[in-house]
Amino acid sequence: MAYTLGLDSSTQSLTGTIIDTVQHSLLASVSINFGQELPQYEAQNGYVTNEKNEFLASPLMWLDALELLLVKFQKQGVDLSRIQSIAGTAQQHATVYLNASFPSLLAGLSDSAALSSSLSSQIAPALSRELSPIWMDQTTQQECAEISHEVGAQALHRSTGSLATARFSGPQIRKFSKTQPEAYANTASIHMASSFLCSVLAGKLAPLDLTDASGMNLLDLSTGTWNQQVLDATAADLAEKLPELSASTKPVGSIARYFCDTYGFLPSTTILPWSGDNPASLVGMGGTNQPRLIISLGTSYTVFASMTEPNIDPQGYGHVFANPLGGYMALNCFTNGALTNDTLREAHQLDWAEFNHYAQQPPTEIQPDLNPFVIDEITPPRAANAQLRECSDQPAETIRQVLDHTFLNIKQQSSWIPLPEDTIYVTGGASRSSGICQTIANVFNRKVQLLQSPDSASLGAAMLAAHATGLADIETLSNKLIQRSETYYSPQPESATIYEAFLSR
Ligand code: XUL
Repeated sequence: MAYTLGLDSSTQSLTGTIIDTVQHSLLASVSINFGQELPQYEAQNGYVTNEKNEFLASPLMWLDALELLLVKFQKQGVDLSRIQSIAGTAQQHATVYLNASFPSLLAGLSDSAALSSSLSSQIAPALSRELSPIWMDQTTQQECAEISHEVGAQALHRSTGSLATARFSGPQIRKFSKTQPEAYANTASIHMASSFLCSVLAGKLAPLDLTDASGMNLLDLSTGTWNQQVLDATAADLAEKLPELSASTKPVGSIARYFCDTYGFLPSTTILPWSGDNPASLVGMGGTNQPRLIISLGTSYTVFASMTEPNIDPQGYGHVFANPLGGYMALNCFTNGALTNDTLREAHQLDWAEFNHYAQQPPTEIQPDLNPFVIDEITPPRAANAQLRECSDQPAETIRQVLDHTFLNIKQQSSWIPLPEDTIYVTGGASRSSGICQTIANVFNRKVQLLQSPDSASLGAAMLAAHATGLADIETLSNKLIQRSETYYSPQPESATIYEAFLSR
């Protein structure tokens, strides 16, 4: 018996997936919802907002969730000593700011005295900024303009794979260095959520993997090294504060003793670097060994596919990241995802079945300029339409039009990502709605198939851990662990024609 564990610290929850690398099967999976299980952080959806419209989350909440998750596995009777390696993923772009005490506090996790208190209370003194800005934060437009001005918008785009992007770490770091210069000066190291959590598991400073580093607007993609000109344009002394860079598959070391003494891991458990959640999902959806276009219908909707070259989006909203298994991946992120459906349901007091019923209706005439965004959108940048939060007298019509415009926008913005001839794959919570899947089939004029990897990011991490430590290869794991749905949705010609005519206008 040999297991690997994949952890996914996403916006709203922490999920752990354990796979048996001999049987190539799923052993156990548990999740901790931050809002429900850690109410003391007052982050109902995993983040807090303030009057400045910043989106922030507590790194200590993520650590408390990690402990709750390991306890949950133990309660399920999982023998954690069978886990040979652990990899993880986290929501992309979030940055964690740490003072000079971080390395010694990490080392303390391997002392026997570490047992006496929780992870969060041991690491708390290392934070030089209490809350981390997360990917939903859009408050760095000014910093984006400054960095673009200094480096040149196109040069930045070509080198880092993205135009200056408000949620990306570089502009966020710049804003922190400008608005809180003392706290910035007191910051010895800046980690991403991924490398921060990995450091705690390993009990030492962990490197940042190239997939998550690509979400910073700081990495030169083609060389896989920091772009010094961009670092200089971002913040003072940045090079010395950033983690080392690493391939996703190069082991960091073994697990900190705290986890052995508290949860029964073996000291030989190997820790792998953590990656970004979208790159890990690419692995967990079988997109690294076959060219697949995947639409992930989660908190945000994302469209992604692997790529051999770092080709950039000519429209400028898309992103290129490193692929955990080499090469690159294309990604478009839409802020209006699951929340849009929930808002419409709540406004019209509908349950899921009723919402789905409306979503199944074919399109009629598409209203030319409806704004379908319930929160501010980033692809393309557009302010929210407040009216959608109110109950309309025609729920069927409203839901149809919002879904049409949402997916027409997604198709239009994703035209730089190669669209396969035959099938596109969907995953994530909203893929349970047959109406949404049918809408995607009609808008893209392609078959839509569900990949049944409900937790594709944590599964992808568990697969990466197995691959990197030689326990199983990705091909075999993909074939055994990633199930395609029996059913698929075929485009309905009449509807597809309506969408095509609309887009060509
Ligand atoms: C990707 C992005 C989101 C987060 C969500 O660029 O911002 O998908 O990774 O976890």
